[in-house]
Amino acid sequence: SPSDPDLVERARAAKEKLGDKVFVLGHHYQRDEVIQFADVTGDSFKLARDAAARPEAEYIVFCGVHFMAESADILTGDHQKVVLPDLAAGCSMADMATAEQVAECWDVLTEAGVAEQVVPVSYMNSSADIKAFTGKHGGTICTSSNARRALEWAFQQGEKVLFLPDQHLGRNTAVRDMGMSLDDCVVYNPHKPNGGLTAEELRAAKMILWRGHCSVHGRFNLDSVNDVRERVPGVNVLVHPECRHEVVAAADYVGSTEYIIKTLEAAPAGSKWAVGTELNLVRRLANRFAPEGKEIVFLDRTVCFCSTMNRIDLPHLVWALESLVEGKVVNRIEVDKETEAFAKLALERMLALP
Ligand code: CIZ
Ligand code: SF4
Repeated sequence: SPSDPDLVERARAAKEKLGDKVFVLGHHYQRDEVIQFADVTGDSFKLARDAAARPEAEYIVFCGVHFMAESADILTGDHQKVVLPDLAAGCSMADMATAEQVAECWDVLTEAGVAEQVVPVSYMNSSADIKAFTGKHGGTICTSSNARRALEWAFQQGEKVLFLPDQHLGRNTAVRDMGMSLDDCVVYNPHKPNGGLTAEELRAAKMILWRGHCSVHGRFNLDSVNDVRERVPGVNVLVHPECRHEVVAAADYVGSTEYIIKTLEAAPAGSKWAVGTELNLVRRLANRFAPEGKEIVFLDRTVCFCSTMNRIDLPHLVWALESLVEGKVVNRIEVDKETEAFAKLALERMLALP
């Protein structure tokens, strides 16, 4: 639906009044009505770095979800205030690993006598608490672009990896990119005693995968791939590594959001693509590349938008910006100092990856 012209004008006017004092970040999965006001777009990590490169911006308005705003707060200066226009914009995947659950998991690993061999690797899509746990225990953060390098580094530090919180990214990277077998991976279920694993299983495993997943990417399945190949002859299937292993194994191309965009930019006219990632982004790419004769369809028509990404809409953005004009910082996301220090350590290990 087209954006309300009155709200568009108010957002524009508020941004103009704030000038360089505000920097608006727009994640690729955001609605068009919000993305039009973003000073930069990108994935969560690129956006956090872009914000850190703008120290003159006192206010960072993060159009994305909660863990992304936390990461921006961790990576930006103390004088920069990060605002999330709707506090209900969480991430179901990040919520699947709480600090208490992960501390309990570490106890289970300790009891099984394996904790000393374990290096935690946590996906960017996790709370600041989980990033801090990772830093404290000698681990690193990864994104979907550098997961392989992060795992290779971790296996130089220890014999096993605890991968948090997305089991699919962990499994796909280990098996598809690094040649491990599915049997090298076990799944730790935080809702079961001892994670549902025996001490022997923990001792035998190389990859201990946290039982988390993305509620959007996890919905694509093997039928989605088979059906689109039938419906669109000659189609190239391009998916994000947060998809299930069966989907990734059946796809033609697999990679991060930035990889998906670059692949479509480089695609020849007349080529056909079925893309398995968030719908706002797929629609935007379909519209952008249609004039070049590239046909882009959504991998599975029954999957919908990321509902929490969509919480950030134009009314919330206008409210956040107009509040800043009045000198009121609403919905500030601020990570406490101790958590920030350890989370930063884990993020810095990622930045130092070869
Ligand atoms: O699935 C997501 O939310 C992604 C890919 C986030 C990110 O890191 O940009
Ligand atoms: Fe979280 Fe998935 Fe939404 Fe990304 S798309 S914010 S991983 S629920």
